[in-house]
Amino acid sequence: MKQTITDILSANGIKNVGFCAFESIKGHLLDCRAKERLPQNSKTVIMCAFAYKVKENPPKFLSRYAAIPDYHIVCGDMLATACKILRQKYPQNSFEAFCDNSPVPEVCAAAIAGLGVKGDNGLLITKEYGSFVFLGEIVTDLYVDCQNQYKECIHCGKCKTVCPVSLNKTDCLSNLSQKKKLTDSELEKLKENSILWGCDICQNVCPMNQNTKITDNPQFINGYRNEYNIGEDTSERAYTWRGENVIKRNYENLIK
Ligand code: B12
Repeated sequence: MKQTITDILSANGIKNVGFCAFESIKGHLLDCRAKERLPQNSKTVIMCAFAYKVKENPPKFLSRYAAIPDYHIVCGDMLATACKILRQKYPQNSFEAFCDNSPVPEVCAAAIAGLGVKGDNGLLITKEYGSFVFLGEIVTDLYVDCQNQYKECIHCGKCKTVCPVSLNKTDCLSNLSQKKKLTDSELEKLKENSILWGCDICQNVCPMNQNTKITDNPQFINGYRNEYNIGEDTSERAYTWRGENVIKRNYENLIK
């Protein structure tokens, strides 16, 4: 069964797949509207990792995830297509796809599924692609035998040392860059760290992110843009969801 599912996903471009028992994450579900879509009697979470590093050199002022087409759309579409095929193959069962906007604590579930280790920076770090992977999943009431495993990084401490806010979630610069209202000192923090959208500081220093592979996803490769320009077509970019004014404000803050 595992092989059949993995083959179906792989045929649809989803190559990094692991299985997590729903039971393992049931007590840690995130509170969100998407929770309503979970299949009744969910048994298995099919975790998928999508590599997204397009070039070795980082983009200008943007985090890597903001330099490519919005992963919610790209990975969401890939998962939706795979779901359709799984529903045909297993008509008695339910399959629901989620990506980011998900009740599943994706990093923990992916670590349990054996896709990688949970880093001190809170991110899933894979062997091949480091932490430059997005996570998405298909939750199903189909039972798949899962071997639970959960590993953490080596706790070298580099991510915490280098992070300007010591990995504090509220002050996280990625979080600030997405907020509609910022204080002057918060804006200053973004400027000091040359941040336009998102933050990769904790990822860039991670030893497990050195010499990692680049993605072979054609949508990420073809849609890559090294920088943001005012007036560009922002549809289908990860920074559009907050409205254009937020990225514009950050841009003006950086160049002033
Ligand atoms: C909210 C959120 C953010 C917020 C807050 C981040 C944070 N550190 O909490 C902000 C906006 C700051 C953010 C930033 C980023 N994010 Co974000 N974010 C999320 C989101 C939607 C939810 C995370 C969350 O709140 N989890 C709940 C908290 C409480 O989990 P926790 O800290 O791990 O603690 C819980 C567990 O440890 C659990 N627990 C404890 N013991 C056990 C035991 C078991 C067995 C289990 C199961 C659980 C468990 O209980 C704790 C409390 O509930 C996830 C998607 C998702 N649905 O998971 C993406 C996600 C984590 N983000 C992602 C990304 C890419 C980023 C950025 C790198 C983007 C960028 N370049 O700027 C940054 C990185 C910043 C950082 N170092 O964290 C990716 C990470 C991919 C990866 N490789 O891991 C995710 C998975 C989205 C995706 N679908 O790809 N993010």
